[in-house]
Amino acid sequence: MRMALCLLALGVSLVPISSCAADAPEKIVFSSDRDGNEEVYVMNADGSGQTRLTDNPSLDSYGSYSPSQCRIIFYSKRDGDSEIYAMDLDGSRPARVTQHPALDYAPRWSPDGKRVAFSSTRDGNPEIYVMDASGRNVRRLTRNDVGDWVPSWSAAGNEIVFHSRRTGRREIYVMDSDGKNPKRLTDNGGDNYYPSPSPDGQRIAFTSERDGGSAEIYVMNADGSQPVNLTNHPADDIRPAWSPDGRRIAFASNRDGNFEIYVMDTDGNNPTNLSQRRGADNKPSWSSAWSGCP
Ligand SMILES: [Ca+2]
Ligand SMILES: [Ca+2]
Ligand SMILES: [Ca+2]
Ligand SMILES: [Ca+2]
Repeated sequence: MRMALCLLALGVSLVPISSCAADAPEKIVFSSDRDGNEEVYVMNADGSGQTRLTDNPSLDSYGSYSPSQCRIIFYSKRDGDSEIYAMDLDGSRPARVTQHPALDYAPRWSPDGKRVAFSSTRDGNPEIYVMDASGRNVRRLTRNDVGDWVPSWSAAGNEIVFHSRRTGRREIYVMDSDGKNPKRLTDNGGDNYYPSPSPDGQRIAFTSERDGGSAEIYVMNADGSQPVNLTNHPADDIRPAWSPDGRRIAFASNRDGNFEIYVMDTDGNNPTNLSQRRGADNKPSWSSAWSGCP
């Protein structure tokens, strides 16, 4: 499995497989205000080695790995309004990717690393956009007067999953990566949001309030069928993120008094608190570690 993950991470590049460390721990990037304001952190997937990657008085949030595993993309208000940045795995060499007075946030790299999907209010309300990884060639994919948020790429890169309030509630949608053929996947009387496609392309994990009480983590087939509640807990359970091998799901929950990062099996068993710190820990994003980075 480890070799398969290394091959996946390397894509078609010519970097030798021996660059992959056989015992390098998987990592989870997350956001936390434990040090006074929201910063991007990383930890090993067992909760050890929690390390702050950003350090400034503005909001820094929503970090995730590039497909090569060598850069982390996130958004920050360090330059006054919300912009998208990328940085090295240790937080060094931050580079601004967007430059626009509107809010630009919730970035995710495409599986081939060539493009970035994100949300922006630059046309008046939250819409989904795609740009080259350099920040050039920004293209708008959604057009309506309600919020469209948190784009996430399918494993094959041909589709983008997101949530939108176009019915009045937040529902999960999928569209082609050029914005064509939008389809609604949820419709059950409660809000459904924060979708996360599985690595095998077969399922989508998401947050749902359909049960009338707290937010729960659900998983459904990629066509919206067979939704299953994985958490069943009176606290709020939000923002699921699949492990690279598709066997576990990280999420955030306030079941222990404040938001912490948890991980569970994909059937909901064995929920484990990984972060266990004061302050709110949220927005996990998972990736296998790769030692081939400079
Ligand atoms: Ca900060
Ligand atoms: Ca901006
Ligand atoms: Ca919109
Ligand atoms: Ca719950």
